[in-house]
Amino acid sequence: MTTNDVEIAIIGAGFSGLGAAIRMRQNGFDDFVLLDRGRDFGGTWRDNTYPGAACDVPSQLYSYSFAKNPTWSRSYSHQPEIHAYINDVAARHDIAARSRFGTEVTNAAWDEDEARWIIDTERDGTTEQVRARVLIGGVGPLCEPNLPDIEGIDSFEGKIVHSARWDNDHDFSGQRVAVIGTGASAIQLVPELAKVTSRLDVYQRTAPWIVPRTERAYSKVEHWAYKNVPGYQSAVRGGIYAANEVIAFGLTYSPTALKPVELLCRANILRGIGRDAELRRKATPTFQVGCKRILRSNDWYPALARPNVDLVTDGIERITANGVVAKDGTTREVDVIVVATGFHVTDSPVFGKIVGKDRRSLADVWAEIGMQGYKGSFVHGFPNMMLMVGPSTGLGHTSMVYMIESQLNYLVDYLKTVRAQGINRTEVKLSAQQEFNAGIQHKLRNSVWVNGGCASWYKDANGNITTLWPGFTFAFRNTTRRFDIAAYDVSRGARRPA
Ligand code: N01
Repeated sequence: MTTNDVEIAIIGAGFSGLGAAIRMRQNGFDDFVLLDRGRDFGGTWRDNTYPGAACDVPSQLYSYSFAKNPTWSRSYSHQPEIHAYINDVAARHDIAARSRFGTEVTNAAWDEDEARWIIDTERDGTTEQVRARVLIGGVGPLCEPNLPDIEGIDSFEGKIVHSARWDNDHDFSGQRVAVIGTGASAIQLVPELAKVTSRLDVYQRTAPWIVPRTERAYSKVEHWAYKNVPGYQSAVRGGIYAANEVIAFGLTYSPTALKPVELLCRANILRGIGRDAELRRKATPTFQVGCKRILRSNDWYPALARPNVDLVTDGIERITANGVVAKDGTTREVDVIVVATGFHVTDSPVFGKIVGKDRRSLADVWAEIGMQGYKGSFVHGFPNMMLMVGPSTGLGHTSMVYMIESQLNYLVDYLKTVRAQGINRTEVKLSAQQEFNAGIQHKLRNSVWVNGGCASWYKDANGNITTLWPGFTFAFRNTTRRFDIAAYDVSRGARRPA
């Protein structure tokens, strides 16, 4: 087996892993390798190719601040354009030369004697080992598809496809299709499938709150301004960012302030469905708006109102060889089942593959204490490892790229600090992590995510919210501005790590 030594190994070539690679290069940390099981850059924007896949964060915010894109075609970008943007940024910063695609990380274990991460990889059946001083986890929370545990699902003889593993060669024309789930992915793919399928049964467990999507193509004048007027794009970004912080996030702790949003959602239902009172009732959520991610769509409700679409709210009893049996006993035969059932966010199988000190994996540790980290980045028991988009960094109202870039500031300062001070082992103190998480839970207690009467992927198996940042995002930017070494136990070795 081949073994390679590098200073830093990054797992994942999505927004966060690529961003880490670029910022490290810009700051003189060139000895790294980027590992990804996919074929190119893009992460979730490479993997989610279902029809209608698009971003529900405005295009102007959904890019790196160091690589603004004046050529976005629309106010909200669609998956192919975001995927192309990420690959273009990677090419401009020459990251491919340091990247290994088609490479699955099967295990990453901390070696205390060597003060290194030993990373086992597999590519086309060939195993390789990478030894790295620092490990950066950039796999993201939305990478491992969650397949529903429904009785009989394995006996289905037709095709089953998860929204995040779409089969673009499959022709859905004229087919009978069941879609399980009505989250962000489903509300984008259902309107597209409804146009071509002969029948579409949408199995809804919980109706989502949906505001209209204010998407439009940019005009020539806007494109000209984005390219040629100094500061214009930054000003637009700043304006959208500020509005999202104040309006969208500022509502999170006030049920009264959320009332107008609920009215907007109800108007969206009325406009999209029209006279069918029974369908409107089935499509109207019963929990507090904002408790789950607020979705954006103009075509979800009109799709539900189509004659070939059936919104099934009776629940699924079981799946048979050729169809789905609802809890009321009705069997609907289908050719394809689309599972738009989300991701393993708080119970990702990746957690079992990262093994820290005392041979305890992230899965072992988090099974005991919940998904906790320090500033969303470091975890006690996992020396020299930084997680991008780690615990308590998720958002419901603005761009994750902003959070990622905040973490990148922290990463670069961390690397500079350990290099300058000859530190070869860094582990966040348990007390610092506990204090940080107590603060997070304290802030969350009055939020709509906790009190809004819903179940969501924001919560773990114990009902605790370990995924979301509970404050303004500029507060996160502020807290990650500098690497606060006092929160860490450090040991010094060679002046410059190998
Ligand atoms: O997944 P979800 P998603 N039987 O977990 C249902 C991002 N994203 O892929 O609500 C029946 O939100 C489940 O029902 P319930 C975004 O952050 C962004 O749609 O739990 N149903 C729900 O309806 C988003 O939040 C964009 O009762 C089952 C659905 O499946 C995240 O990805 C676009 C079930 C899962 O919804 C995940 O979205 C797409 C079962 N056993 C995604 N299990 C943008 O626009 C689950 N469900 C940026």
